[in-house]
Amino acid sequence: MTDQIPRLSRSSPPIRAGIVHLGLGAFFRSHAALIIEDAINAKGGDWGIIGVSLRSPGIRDSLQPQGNVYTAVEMSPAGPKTRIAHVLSDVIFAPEDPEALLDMMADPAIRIVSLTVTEKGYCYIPSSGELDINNPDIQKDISTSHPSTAIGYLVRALERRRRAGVRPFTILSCDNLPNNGRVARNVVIGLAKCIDEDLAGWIASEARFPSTMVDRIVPATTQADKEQLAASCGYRDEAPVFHEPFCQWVVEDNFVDEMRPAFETAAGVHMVQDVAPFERMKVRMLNGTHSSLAYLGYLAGYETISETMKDPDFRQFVQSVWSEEIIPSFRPPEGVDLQAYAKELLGRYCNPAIKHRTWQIAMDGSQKLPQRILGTIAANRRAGRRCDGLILAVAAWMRYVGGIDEKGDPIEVRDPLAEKLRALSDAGADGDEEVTNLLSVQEIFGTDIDEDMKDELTKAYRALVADGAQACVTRQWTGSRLT
Ligand code: CS2
Repeated sequence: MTDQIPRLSRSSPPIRAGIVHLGLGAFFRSHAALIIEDAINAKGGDWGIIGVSLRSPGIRDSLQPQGNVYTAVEMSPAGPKTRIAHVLSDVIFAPEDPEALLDMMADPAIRIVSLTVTEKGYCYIPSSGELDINNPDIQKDISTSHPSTAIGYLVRALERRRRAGVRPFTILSCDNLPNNGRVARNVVIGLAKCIDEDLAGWIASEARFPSTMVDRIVPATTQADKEQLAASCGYRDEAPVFHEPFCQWVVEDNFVDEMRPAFETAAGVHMVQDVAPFERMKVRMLNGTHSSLAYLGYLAGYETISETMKDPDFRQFVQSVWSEEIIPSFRPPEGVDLQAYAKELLGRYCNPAIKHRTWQIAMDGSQKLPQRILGTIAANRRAGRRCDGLILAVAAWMRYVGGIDEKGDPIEVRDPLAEKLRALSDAGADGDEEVTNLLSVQEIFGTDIDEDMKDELTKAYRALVADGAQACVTRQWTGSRLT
C-alpha cells in the first residue's frame, strides 16, 4: 500500500564527519545523534557522524537509499512530533570492509568514537568490570589485526593513530553501565596490553574515556510503526525511530584536547566533573525497575511496560520498590529529589504512546542484573534493610531464563548466557535446586553468595511457581511478606 509513496531523501549535503559511532541502533539515533545535531545547529563544527553497524547490514541497507537521513518521532500522550535527522554523514557495515573502517577511525578528522554496543559489547565480566580475556571474540581480536568486536576496532584504530603520530580519539561510551567510561577504559587497555604493552601505556596516558549517563526510552521500531508513519507523513522511511519526549545526557567533561561538539547548548545535556552519582541513580531507579517490571510483567502476561502500568498492583509495586528499597540504597546527586524523580519515572512508564515490550527489556538479563538490581540488594543487606520486591524480581528472572512461561509456553530467551542458564535451570530436580544452580553463575552473582539472600530468593521462587507473578506482585506491595 505504501509502495506508491515516495521515499525520504536527503535535502542538504552531509556534514563533514568528526565522530565515528559504533552500534547504530534506534537508541543512539534517538538520543546522542539528535543532541549532536542540535549542538552543530547551535554552534557549528565538523561533527557529522559515521554510523557503524557491527553485526547486521540491515540498518545500512535501510538508510543508504534515503541518503542516511531518518525521521525521529517523539511520542507523547498528546500525539507525535516528527523531525528529520541529517547528522549521519555515512553509514557502514563493518564486517564488509574492516580495513576501510580502521582507516576512517585513524583519520585525524575523527576526534571522538562513541559507542552503544549494549552491555555484552564490552566483552567484560559484569561482576568485576574487567575484560573477559576468555571471550572467544576477544581471543580472535588478539591474534588478528582485522577485529570483530567494538573493543578490537578501538584498539586497532588507536594502534594505527599512534604509528602515524596522530593524537588518539576520545572514547565516549553511551551504554547503560555504571562508570561506563571506566569499563570502556578497562577493556580497551586490557586488550591493548595483550597486543602491545607500549600501545597500552600510550592509550592510558593520552586517550580519554569520559563516563556518561544516557536516558531516553526508545522501543524497537516495528513494521507497523513504519506503515503508520508513511500514511501520516506522505513519505516512506525505512529507518525511523520512535522515542519518548524525555531526554537526558550527563557527560563527564573530559575529552582529548577538549575537542567536542558544544553539547551544553542542547536541551537535556549536563556537562559535569563526576557522572557516577547520576549513573547510579538512573541505573538503579529506572533500569532496575524496568528490568523488574519486564520479568514480572512478562510472566503475568503483559506485552508492554505501559500495559503493566495500567495494572494498579504493578503500579503500587513499583512505587513501593522505589521508596522502600531503591531510594534508601544510595546517596542522590546533589540537589536531586528522588521522590520527584520516581514520580516522573512513573509518568514516563505510563505513557501509552510508548509501546516498550517487556520481552525487549528482558533481553540480556545476565548482563544487566548486577548493576541494575544486585547492587541495590547488596547495599540494603549491608544496612540491614529488607529488599523483598527486588528479590522477587530476581526470582522472576530465574523463572524467565528457565524458558517456560506460566501457561507452559516456551519463552524466547535472548541472552549471551541463555543456553547455560537454561541447562542450569533444567538440571535442578526442583525449584530449590534451580535457584541454587542459577546462583552459581559467577559472572552474575560473583563468588560470595549470602545465605540469607539465597533463602529469600528460594522462597520467592517457590511462591512464583505456586501462585504466579500477578499474585506475588499484589502480595508484595500489600505488605504480606512471602513465607
Ligand atoms: C531498558 C533501557 O531495554 C532496557 O533494558 O531498560 O533501554 C531503557 O529504556 C533506557 O536505559 C532508558 O534510558
